[in-house]
Amino acid sequence: MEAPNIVKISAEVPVEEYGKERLSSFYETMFKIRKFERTVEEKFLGGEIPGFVHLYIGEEAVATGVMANLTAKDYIESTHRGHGHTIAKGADLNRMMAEIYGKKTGYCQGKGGSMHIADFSVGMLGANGVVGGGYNLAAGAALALKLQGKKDISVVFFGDGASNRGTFHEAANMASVWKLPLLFVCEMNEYASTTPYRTATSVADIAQRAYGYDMPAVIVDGNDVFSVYEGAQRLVEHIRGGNGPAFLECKTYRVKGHFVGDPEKYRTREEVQKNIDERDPIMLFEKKTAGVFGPDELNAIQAKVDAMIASALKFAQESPEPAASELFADLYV
Ligand SMILES: Cc1ncc(C[n+]2csc(CCOP(=O)(O)OP(=O)(O)O)c2C)c(N)n1
Ligand SMILES: [Mg+2]
Repeated sequence: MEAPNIVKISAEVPVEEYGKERLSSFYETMFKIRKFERTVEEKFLGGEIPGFVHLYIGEEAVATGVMANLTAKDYIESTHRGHGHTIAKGADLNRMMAEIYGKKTGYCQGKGGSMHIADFSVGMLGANGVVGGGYNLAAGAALALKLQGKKDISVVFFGDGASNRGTFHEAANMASVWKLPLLFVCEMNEYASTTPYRTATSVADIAQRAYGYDMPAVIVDGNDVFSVYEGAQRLVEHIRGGNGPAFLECKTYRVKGHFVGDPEKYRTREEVQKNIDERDPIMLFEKKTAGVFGPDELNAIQAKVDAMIASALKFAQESPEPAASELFADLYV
């Protein structure tokens, strides 16, 4: 069933018209996320990182394309798979890596880890270990913006699994009734932990749900940064115009395990490899921009990012652990 509120779009603007500066920033952000995540994966497997980490590899185009439409004054609410959103929103790589390492120099003095990173100074209100926990926080932030008469908006990222939480419906209804400046960004990556999408979700497109709350919805290929950018741009314009919430569904794929160490018994290696070979967002970007960049130019961006990540890693590794005496510091009770 096609709901009348939905449009499916692919990027229409020729890549040359984006300008080299914007194209370079797309590439730098996607590559920064990729390199950060690869480093976290390697160090986690090497036993240097405690706790749990969920990687965003393969989904970089979503965070990059959405965030390119936002300023530091716009808010985002993230998920358990939040490193990509946090990096694209402009958080500090050193403090992120240190937090993941459980070090005192991290965003939560090392007491929160991967799923609790926030940086209010760039509008990043927080990752969230509670699936579907972000909607109502983002709606609250959107209400605050509206009451303050600001033009800034609030964005909530969530997965296909999280779209089945009741919290989605509560936030969507309230946002629609009160015309809140809230963008719902669904990262449809085919799985919720071990659960394939269609075994737990009734609709072919999650964007169909937006119809029930009178929201316009756009569906894009979430692995094509240009389609994500243009889809988000339409909806952000709608929201900044005071017209209430909107819904962006990004069709993507989680190429890594649900968490680092996931045995991945619920899908075949062939399926994963096919997605890597045919749909990798960085590869798609390189293909589309082949006429714009010489190979040396992209290599230079990669080298710059490699140096940033190496220095964030060194910062984290060399930072002190929090002292045991600080265990109860910063608690409300
Ligand atoms: C309320 C709640 N229920 C269950 C979990 C366990 N859990 C963590 S991630 C996850 C799957 C989330 O899937 P999805 O929303 O599609 O996001 P993805 O991991 O694919 O990015 C589950 C069930 C949780 N953290 N919180
Ligand atoms: Mg999912």
